[in-house]
Amino acid sequence: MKRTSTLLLAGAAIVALAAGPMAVSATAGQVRATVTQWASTATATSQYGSVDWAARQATGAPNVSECADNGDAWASSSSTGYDKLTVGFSKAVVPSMVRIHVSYNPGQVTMVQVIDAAGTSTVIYRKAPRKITTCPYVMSIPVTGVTTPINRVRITVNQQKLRLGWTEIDAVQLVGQG
Ligand SMILES: [Ca+2]
Repeated sequence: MKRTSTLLLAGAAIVALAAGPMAVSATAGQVRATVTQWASTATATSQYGSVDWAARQATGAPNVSECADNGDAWASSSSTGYDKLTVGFSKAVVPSMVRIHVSYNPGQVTMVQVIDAAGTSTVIYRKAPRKITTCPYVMSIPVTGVTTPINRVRITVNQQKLRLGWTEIDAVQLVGQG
């Protein structure tokens, strides 16, 4: 039931691009607003500090404007660690985009998952570690096919393979219908 209605919504959105945004709500028969939010909670498998570089430094709007080892972003305890950062959002949404603001050594984010209230996770990004010279770097990950509202995003960093140093996460944004 839920799957069918959301698929219809997705189809309507494509058709409505030409007709204008008002058509989306009318065709779907259900008004859903696009919600854009920054993470409000965070936990991690490790953190470099309890204040600076702590998991919670990945909550809120970005506050690191440079490419640097900066305590306003989350970093794992070891620069060669394999770690996971899990951020939570105050409103569960059917996701359409996840944006990860990486403030140091981008490219070692190897997996991103979205997680619903029941704990079911879906992989939305998976890639081998690589070097990205753009820094800071915003990873924009479009999400399609996830029809259940989600309120958590889990980010895996693999700093073991290339050993570029800490990959630091400044902020995480979730966009979706809620
Ligand atoms: Ca931050």
